[in-house]
Amino acid sequence: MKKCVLISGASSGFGEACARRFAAAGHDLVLCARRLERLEALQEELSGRSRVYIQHLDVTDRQAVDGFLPSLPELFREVDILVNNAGLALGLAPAYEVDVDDWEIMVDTNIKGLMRITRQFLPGMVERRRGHIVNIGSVAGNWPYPGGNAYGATKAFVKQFSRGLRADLLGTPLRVTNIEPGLAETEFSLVRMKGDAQKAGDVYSGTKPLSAEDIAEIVDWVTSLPAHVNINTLEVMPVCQAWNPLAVDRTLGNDL
Ligand code: NDP
Ligand code: 8X3
Repeated sequence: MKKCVLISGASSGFGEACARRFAAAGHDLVLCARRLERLEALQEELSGRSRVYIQHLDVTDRQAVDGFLPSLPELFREVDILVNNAGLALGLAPAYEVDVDDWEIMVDTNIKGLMRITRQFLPGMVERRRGHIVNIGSVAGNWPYPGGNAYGATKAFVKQFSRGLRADLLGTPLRVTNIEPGLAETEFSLVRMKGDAQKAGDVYSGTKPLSAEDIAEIVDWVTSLPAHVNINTLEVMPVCQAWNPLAVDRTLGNDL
């Protein structure tokens, strides 16, 4: 059955790959992000296969997000699948050195943006008794690492918010899924390293990371399961990634 799929952050990475995947199945698409020229190119590429509406949207712009649903053409207002994907990490500085503005941007994007978009589209889904919210969390929401501080905390929010939504939606046919990817090669690290391509490349060097297409396949799978099946949380890492033992400091010794 043809569905209407809204993807935030569709201008690169996971969002762009999800757009390609859903377009291949002939679904209607609403694609948003800040880089409109990227969306225009994607719209042109996909238009033969599905109906694609694109919209410049900064998810941190409260007014723009609140006016988003009413601004959509009627054909694209009844969203069946909302992929809350727009997000970012900024920097890897320890909490005592971090630029606090980076923290604010991560909170505004990964938490507040996701909440506000969800709040906009959820009532229609409940009314129509049809809908699936797919949030893109992260392993960083489960497992702390140095420099992950606020980014990991925003993704921990996504985890608990997703669970809370499920609790609220019990008694409706709506589904909510939190996908938690590990190391995946997209523009994520370039953004995190603030445009330093060398540092971003080092993140993936010698690895076989997840690809954006891997994540799109998972999003497609969780949204194609029979209507009574809800994947609550799906954590996925590349085979080359796993946990380390807990870190132990041996420098402070008897100073403590
Ligand atoms: P990319 O940087 O390739 O894509 C991020 C997308 O988010 C872009 O389309 C970008 O669009 C959009 N975006 C960022 N800020 C805003 C904003 N203020 N308003 C609207 N759109 C915004 O990275 P990924 O595809 O990897 O990231 C997608 C999601 O996956 C993020 O939530 C990220 O945290 C998460 N994730 C990534 C992992 C990885 O290792 N790659 C692992 C786990 C989770 P534009 O700049 O045009 O606005
Ligand atoms: C992105 C994965 O491990 O860089 O969310 O935080 S990680």
